[in-house]
This record gives sequence, C-alpha cells and structure tokens, in this order.
Amino acid sequence: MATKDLSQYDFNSVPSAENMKFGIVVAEWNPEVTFALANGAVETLKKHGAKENQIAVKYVPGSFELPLGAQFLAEYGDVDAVIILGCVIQGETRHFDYICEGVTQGIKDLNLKYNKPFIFGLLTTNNQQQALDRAGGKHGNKGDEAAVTAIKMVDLKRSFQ
Ligand code: DLZ
Repeated sequence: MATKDLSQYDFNSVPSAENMKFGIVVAEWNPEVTFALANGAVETLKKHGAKENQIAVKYVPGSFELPLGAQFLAEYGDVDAVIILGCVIQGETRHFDYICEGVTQGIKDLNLKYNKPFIFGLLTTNNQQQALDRAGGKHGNKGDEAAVTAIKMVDLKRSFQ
C-alpha cells in the first residue's frame, strides 16, 4: 500500500475476494469519519469480488468497544477476517491515550487468539480535519487500505492450508 494516499495501490496485486467472508465493525463516535471509512471498506471488498452477502457490518458505540465487537463477529459471524474501523480524536485529557492503547492491544490480542486477521483501521488524529483527510479526503481512505489488507491476509493464511 502507498503511504501518501491510503486508497492508492496496484489493483492486480490484490487476490480475488470472491470466496471470502468479512466482518466489519464500526465505531459510532465521529460518524462522519467512521461511516466514510466503512463505505470505503465495503466498496473496496466489492471491487475485488466480494458480494454484499459476504460482508457483515456491525456497529459499536465507541472505539473502546471495537475489540469486543470484533470478537463477537469472530465467534458468531463465520468470517475469514474482521476489519475494525474507528476514529479517536485527541482531546484535552489523557482519555485519547487510554482508548488508543486499549484498542490497539485488544486488536493485537484478537489476531493471535483467533489466528485470523483482525485489521487495524483506527484513525488516531490530533483533530477532525486530519481524520476527514484520511476518510475519503486528500490522503485517501483508511477503509480502502484496511479492506485490501484483509483480503491479502486471508489469502496469505489460505496459502498455508
Ligand atoms: C469517551 C470517548 C471520547 C472522549 N472520545 C472518543 C473518540 O474520539 N472516539 C471514539 O471512538 N470514542 C470516544 N469515546 C468513547 C469511548 O470509545 C467509549 O465508547 C466509552 O468510553 C464507553 O466505553
């Protein structure tokens, strides 16, 4: 994936997602950002062959709830990968640090516990503009990048089976 534009990549380098099933968990905090991330992820999965009925989208109240929402999808959702989308914007207190730390460690733990890809699509920004720039704005869409990563990781796992 490119680092400057999150939506730019070599289309042909991405395997087909025709036979893959995805869960997407989306935080409802900062919805103008997170819903745009979710749209990007869904459209990218579809571009690579996934059908609507192979993509389950679920919502949680805030980013702190993302790891558990993702675990529910892994336990009950019959998915090959879970894409985790949220946006935490720096405020005046240390709340930001605690949420980011909890979500990051939570996602890492899920990857290793389930031996399945849980993709980190959490924007952690200083302000709303930086987040919008990465949710379909001038730096592309982190949701697109997360979807491509999910497809590649499912394909990588299958290459061992
Ligand atoms: C409480 C809180 C704050 C201050 N900021 C954000 C944020 O920027 N992004 C986000 O996704 N969620 C935020 N939350 C909510 C927490 O993630 C969580 O939902 C609540 O603390 C309840 O557990």
